[in-house]
Amino acid sequence: MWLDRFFEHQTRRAAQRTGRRSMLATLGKLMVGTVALPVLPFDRSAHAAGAHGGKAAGPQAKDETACDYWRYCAVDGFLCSCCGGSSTTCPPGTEPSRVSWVGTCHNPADGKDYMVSYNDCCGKTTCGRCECNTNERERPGYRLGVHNDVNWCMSNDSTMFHCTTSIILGVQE
Ligand code: ABN
Repeated sequence: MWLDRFFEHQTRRAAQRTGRRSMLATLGKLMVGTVALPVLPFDRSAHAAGAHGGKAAGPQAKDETACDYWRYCAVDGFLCSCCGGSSTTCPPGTEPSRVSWVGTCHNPADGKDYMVSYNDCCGKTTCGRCECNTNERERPGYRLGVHNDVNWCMSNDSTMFHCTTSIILGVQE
C-alpha cells in the first residue's frame, strides 16, 4: 500500500540523517579538515633561503648599495642609498614614513644583533633601483609590525612609495 511505502521511506530518510551513518559522515569531514589544514598555503619563502644546500655567504658590512649589507636583512623595497639618499636618510623631495616595520639583523663587524626600523620614503614615484627582498624573520600581515610587504607610506600626506631606509633602533645586549 502506498501509505506503508511512504512511511517506510520517511523513516529510512530520518534514520539516515540522524543515525550512526550521519555521525560517521560528520566525523569523516572533520578528519579530512584536520588533515588538510596544515597544508594550506602559508608564506614560508623567507625560511627557504638557506635550504638550497651549501653555506650562504652571510651579510657584509661594507657596501650599503648591495642587498646583502647586514642592516637590510628584512628589507622589501628599493634601497634609498641607490636613489639619491642613503641607507638612513630619504632622498630630497621625500619624507620618512610615520609608521614602519622592524627587523633584527646580525652585524658581522661586531657580532651583535640590532633592531632595525625600515622606514619607507614617501612623496615621489617608485625609485626602481636596487630592489631587495631579504625578508629575514619577516612575517605575514597578521603580525603587522614585522611585515614588510605593504606600503608603509599609508599614513603620510603623500602615500607614494619611493624607497626604503634602514635605521638602527637598538642593540641586543
Ligand atoms: N614596504 C615596501 C613596500 C612598499 C610598497 C609596496 C610593497 C612594499
